[in-house]
Amino acid sequence: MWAAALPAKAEVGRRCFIALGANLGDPVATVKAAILALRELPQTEFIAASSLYRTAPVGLKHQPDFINAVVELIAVSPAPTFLDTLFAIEARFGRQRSVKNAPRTLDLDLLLYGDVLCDDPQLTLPHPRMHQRAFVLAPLAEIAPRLIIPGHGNVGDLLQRCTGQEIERLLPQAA
Ligand code: PH2
Ligand code: MG
Ligand code: MG
Repeated sequence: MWAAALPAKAEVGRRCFIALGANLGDPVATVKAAILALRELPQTEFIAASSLYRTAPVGLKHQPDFINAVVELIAVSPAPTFLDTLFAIEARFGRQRSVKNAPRTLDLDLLLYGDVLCDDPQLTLPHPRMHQRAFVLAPLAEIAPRLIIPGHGNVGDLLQRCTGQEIERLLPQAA
């Protein structure tokens, strides 16, 4: 009798962090709209969104500045399924995959998916370069200052080590 009250399959919510980046079209409008799209995803619980940041391109030459942000949510779908959901949102916002690292209307990178570690060519968790990038760490530190990136340490400490990366937090009225 009591067993009927139990869910058929226990679904474990994972605390996820997603980096948003855009440097083509109207990046401020796109990143704001993409945050709304993430907020409205079914079967997820939206936790927080950072401010928007204007950032100089890292590792790319002759590209416009980026608008970056980070979102935290709880997801229940498996990581590959959740990644497909992110790709679908990118496509909805006009993302075209021409050459690697071309300017993009919207890039959604899964930074962390709970404490899952993964070294698959399709999906590496934690994101392999997140600990070196101020454009990820600054928005992340804003919404999860005590977060530890497995294998690398505390977000705030890592941000302190990112020197020489130009980044500016946009005031709400500018964003
Ligand atoms: N994304 C990259 C490479 N370099 N630089 C900035 N400032 N912001 C980005 O989102 C970004 C980048 C690859 O996805
Ligand atoms: Mg990226
Ligand atoms: Mg990407």
